[in-house]
Parts: sequence; structure tokens; C-alpha cells
Amino acid sequence: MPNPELARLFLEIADLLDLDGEKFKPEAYRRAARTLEATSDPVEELVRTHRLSTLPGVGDALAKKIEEYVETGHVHYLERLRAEHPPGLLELLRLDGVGPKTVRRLHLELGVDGPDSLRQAIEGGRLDGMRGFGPRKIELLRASVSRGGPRGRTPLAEAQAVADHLIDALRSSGAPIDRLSYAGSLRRRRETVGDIDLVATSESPRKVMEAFTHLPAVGEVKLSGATKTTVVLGSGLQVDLRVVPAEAYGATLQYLTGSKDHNVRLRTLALEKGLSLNEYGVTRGETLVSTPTEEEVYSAVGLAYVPPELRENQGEVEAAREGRLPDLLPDEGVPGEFHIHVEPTATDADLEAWLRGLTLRRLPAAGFVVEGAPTDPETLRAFRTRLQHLGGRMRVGLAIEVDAKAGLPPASLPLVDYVILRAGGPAGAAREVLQGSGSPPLVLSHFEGTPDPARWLKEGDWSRNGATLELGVAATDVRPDTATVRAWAEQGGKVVLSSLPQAPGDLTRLSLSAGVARRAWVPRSQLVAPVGDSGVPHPVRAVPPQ
Ligand code: DGT
Ligand code: CA
Ligand code: CA
Repeated sequence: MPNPELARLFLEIADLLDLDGEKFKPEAYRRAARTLEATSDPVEELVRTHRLSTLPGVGDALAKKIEEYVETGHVHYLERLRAEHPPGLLELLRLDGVGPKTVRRLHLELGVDGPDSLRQAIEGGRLDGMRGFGPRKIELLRASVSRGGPRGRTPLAEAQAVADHLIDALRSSGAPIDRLSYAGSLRRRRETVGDIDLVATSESPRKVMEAFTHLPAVGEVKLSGATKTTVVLGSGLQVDLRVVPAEAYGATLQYLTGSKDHNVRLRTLALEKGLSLNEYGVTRGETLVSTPTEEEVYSAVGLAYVPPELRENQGEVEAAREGRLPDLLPDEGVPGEFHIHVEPTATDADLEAWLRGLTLRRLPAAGFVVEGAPTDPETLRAFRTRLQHLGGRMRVGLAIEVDAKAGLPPASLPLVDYVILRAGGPAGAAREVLQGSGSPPLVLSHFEGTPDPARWLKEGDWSRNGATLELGVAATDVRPDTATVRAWAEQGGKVVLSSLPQAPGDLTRLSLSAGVARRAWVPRSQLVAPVGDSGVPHPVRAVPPQ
């Protein structure tokens, strides 16, 4: 019997015990479940060799249940618990933002025994006026039950917007917070985020937790303690907040930024230096090594500071040890936004709104993609004149967007600074034109419909042909995926950053693009702007075709 299966049974026991309002037992079963999942020796083997007691978190009572399971294939205790609870209650527990306390009360006070009866109770107004069930909570339950399953992972841009909002709200709540940052996969700029992790320092953690659990965005408080609190937002997204003393901030931020695999490597390095490393700090024997910032943690284990985006145990530990971490682009170094779609009929006011947005974010250059007029030189010429007039000191450029199989419209080429090529399909005529001399740089973009971007890039031999790859962080996804971008950069390919903006406000996503570029190990020298100095057409020359 595989260990993960037994682990699942233990997790079910924990859930059912939660429904009974048990305090400590559920966590004991969860801990044992985690141990079982992380143990490579099969349980049969452990029972046979009497080694169950060596497993962390497995006491006598749990050991008996494991033995019973190995001998009979059953855990009697679980079967009894199942018989005592309507199966619909476990389904309710799996909904977003619905914890055991809520389910227990709905069951005891209203006789709710599953998602259907919960829906009826909400529609019938039977939750209205129940103590602890305000309108906000009822709305959350209604949304969860109609969504059905658990929430999936959240796109990077959405998670960042939520984290920014929470940080603002916490700061302006008046709670005594000193440092405050997001950590976890969000800080590593993963394409999607499971939950949001926040770290703060304060001398009165309880006051901070109090403010946190009372933020309007919070739907349910899942776990609340003085150092760690977990809530579920109305949207179903989970947020963890840790509050620690200032001396531990660096170690805690480092630990919670992860990734797990990166942390495991660091812990091994620490042990070799006689140090121990965990979420509460770095210690030598009994003495705490002060780590107010992450830099102290890395220097304590003998490494150069590793930027958060690289912390995936994908070669960064070796590179940090040997002093060969890549030279990466900081958030403020983004050269501009080069994928702004505009209609040829856009008014001066429309263009000025974009230019103001760009200036506000200190972006020195921009590229506008004129929709629908790629073959009409007059429209393009008029547009270019207008842009250069309005652009003032900003470097502005003009582009057209074409389909890979359609090829490039020759009459337009001398009028544009670069051409955006929609990925997908056979590369066709576009590549032929690119190989002609004097053709504008080509930016490969719009990978949303391409199931295997790496393969498409390879088949088109684009990097050898001097094309530039666009790395875009859209509201709903990151394109193309980090692995594809990393492989492209390793071959020396050039990359342009974009936020695929629909409105000037979307330009804030550019700093996420810079983060994803770091995550993909793109060196600063390979990040380019397809619009050069003083608006001269295509000064960023493509590598000559071979
Ligand atoms: P996510 O939320 O699934 O997108 O991914 P993360 O990386 O944010 O993971 P999360 O939220 O479970 O935990 C945050 C960080 O805490 C994680 O990146 C590393 C650290 N961490 C959590 N659990 C463990 C653990 O069991 N061992 C170690 N070494 N680190 C852990
Ligand atoms: Ca997380
Ligand atoms: Ca977390």
C-alpha cells in the first residue's frame, strides 16, 4: 500500500475530527500525514522492521492505526468517523473559505448536510441574523458554493494586485508595523501563485493580527495566532501573515520566500558551517545570529546574495558560491513598453493618456502598434508624424503586427520601427522577408495560442535569424513560460519586456515582467528596446542572418 494513500486517510480523519470540534488531534493526524508523504520507505517495511517509532510525529496511537492498516487494509477509527458524519460535510469543507467551525455550526444549527442544502439555506434566508454570519460572510459562502470546487492557482498579476492592496490596507490601518513584505512564490515571480505569504515586523504582533483579520477583504479567518495567521479572502484566495521581531526579519523573509528546494540546499550549507537555519532565525548552538536582512542569511552560509526570482535550486546555489550569478535587470531598468495597441483613428487625447502613463512610470521609450492598417503607407506615415509630435522627449516608435504565415507587407516596412509577429502556425513568408537587408527588427509575441512555444521557436530557427522574443505579463498569464524564455536566453537570444497593456494603468505590470525576466536568467545585456535614440527607425539591429 503506498504511503500517500495512507496519508490521505489520515487527512480525512483530521477533517472529520475538525468537524467534531477537536482541538489538537486533527493536527497530530496532519503532521503524521506529512511525515508519511515525505517518507520514501514503504510503511509495510517500517512495520516489519519495527521502525514506525522513528518517524517524527508518529506516537503509539498513530502507530497502532498504521499497523492495523498494513495488516487489514482498513482503519476502523476512520470508518466509525465516516459513519457518524454525513458525507456532504466533507464536500463543504473543500469549498473555498469554508472552515470546520463554519461547517459545524451550519450543521448543528441549521441541519445543513452538504452543498445543496447549504445553497437552499442561503436562498431561503436562513443564515440571515445568525451570530457571526454577516452579509459579507454569507456572500462569500454563496459564491463558494456556486463555484463548487476548490480555487486553482492565481495568475501572477492578479496575486500582486491583491498583495499590494493588502499591504496598503495594513499600513493605513494604524497597526504598529515596521517592515512588511510579500514572500513565497509571488516574490519569486512564479507564473501562478498558490497562496500569498506576507511577513511583517512589529513589537505588538497581536495588534497587527487584529488589524489583519479585520480587513474588509478578509472572508474567513482559518487560523489565528500571535505569530502566524491564515485568512481566506472573499475571492477564495488564501493569505498567510507572519509577524516576527526585527532581528529575525531576514531569516523569516528568506525562509518564507522559498522555494522549499532552495531552502533545503541552504540548510545543508548552514549545517556544514555549524549553523542551524529555520523560519525563526539562524542559530549557532543556542545563540541567535541576528539577521535583520536576507543579506546576513546568505553571507552566514557563505553565499553571495541570491535574488528571490532565482531561488528554485536550478543552479543558483552553485552560481552564488562561485561568484557567477547573472547580471540581472532591476525593476527600474525596464527600457519601456513596446506593445501598446492603438487604432489608427486614436485621438491625440488617447495617445496623450498613454504618454502620460509612461512618463508617470518613468519609462523612457514606447512603441505603438497600429491596428488594422499594415498595408496602408499613408495611414502609417500620418500616424508616425503625429506620434513624434506628441511624444516630446520620449522615444516613441511605431510597429505593425502580422501573422506568422501571412508574411510582411513590403510597402509598410520602411515606415515602421519594428514588426510584431504573432506566434503559431508555420513561419512561412515572414522569415524570407526578415532575411532581406534593411528589414525592421522582428519581435515574436502573442504566444497565447501556441501550445509548445519552445518547439515553435526552435522549428522557426528564430534565434539564429536575429529575432527578439517578447516576454509579456498579461493580466491572466505570463507568455511564453519561464522555461522557454530561459532556454532562449541561454542561446544568446534577445528579449523585450511587455505588460500587454489594455489601458495606461496596466503599465504597472512591467515590473513583474522584469521579475519574470530575472527568473528566466535573462542577462541585462540581452534585454533590448526595439526603438532606439531620438526616434530613428530600427537602430536596434538584428543579428545579420546567416
Ligand atoms: P505556492 O503558494 O504554492 O505558490 O508556493 P510557495 O512557494 O509560496 O509555498 P508556500 O506558500 O507553501 O510556502 C512559502 C514558503 O515557505 C516556501 O516557498 C518555502 C517555505 N516552506 C514552506 N513549507 C516548507 C517546508 O516544509 N520546508 C521548507 N524548507 N520550507 C518550507
Ligand atoms: Ca505561497
Ligand atoms: Ca503559504
